[in-house]
Amino acid sequence: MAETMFLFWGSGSPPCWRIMIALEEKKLQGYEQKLLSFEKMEHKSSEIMAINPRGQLPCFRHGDTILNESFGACLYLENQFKSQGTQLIPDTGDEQALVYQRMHEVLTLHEKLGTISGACIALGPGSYIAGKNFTMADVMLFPQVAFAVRFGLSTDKYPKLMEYYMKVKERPSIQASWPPHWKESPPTLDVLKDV
Ligand SMILES: N[C@@H](CCC(=O)N[C@@H](CS)C(=O)NCC(=O)O)C(=O)O
Repeated sequence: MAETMFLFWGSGSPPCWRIMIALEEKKLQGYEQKLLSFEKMEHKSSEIMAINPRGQLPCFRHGDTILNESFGACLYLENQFKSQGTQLIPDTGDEQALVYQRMHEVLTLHEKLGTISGACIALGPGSYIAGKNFTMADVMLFPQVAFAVRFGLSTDKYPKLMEYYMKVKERPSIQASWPPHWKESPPTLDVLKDV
């Protein structure tokens, strides 16, 4: 099944990373993929503009179905492969409501990284962002947190968030999809050190 999937992605991009984590969690390894360079403006190439006129990554295709929004692609994967791999959206009303709530709060976080403290408030000791299990809300949140850490978020100020980061970082899906250029080069910017 994964052979009919294709992902265009950029290293270190939280939206791209979300889809990669979801693919790993849903046991869809073996999908076709192409790593593009933002630096070389490959996301504005005719190859990408033809699929995504916004000229952004990720671009995801499954057969003839194209999804260029990370939330859409992740939800699509969960719905199409519900009984495969990790269940990322719980069945019961209360649990599902919390996962949806947290997922959409990540959008606010993306717009305004300063609200990162909001994520800290939601984290109980040893828990994931929507309770005791890893869910779609973590798929959405983790790349954003890792991005903030990479760009110098003051880790001393956010002990609960760091505990979450250190725990989730070890998950096989996260390790398998860790941005390749982060492995090779140390952080060079600390623009978030005062956040
Ligand atoms: N809403 C999109 C956002 C995609 C997005 O912002 N991609 C960035 C990389 S993180 C991008 O391609 N930026 C290049 C540009 O906008 O020209 C999603 O969640 O998939």
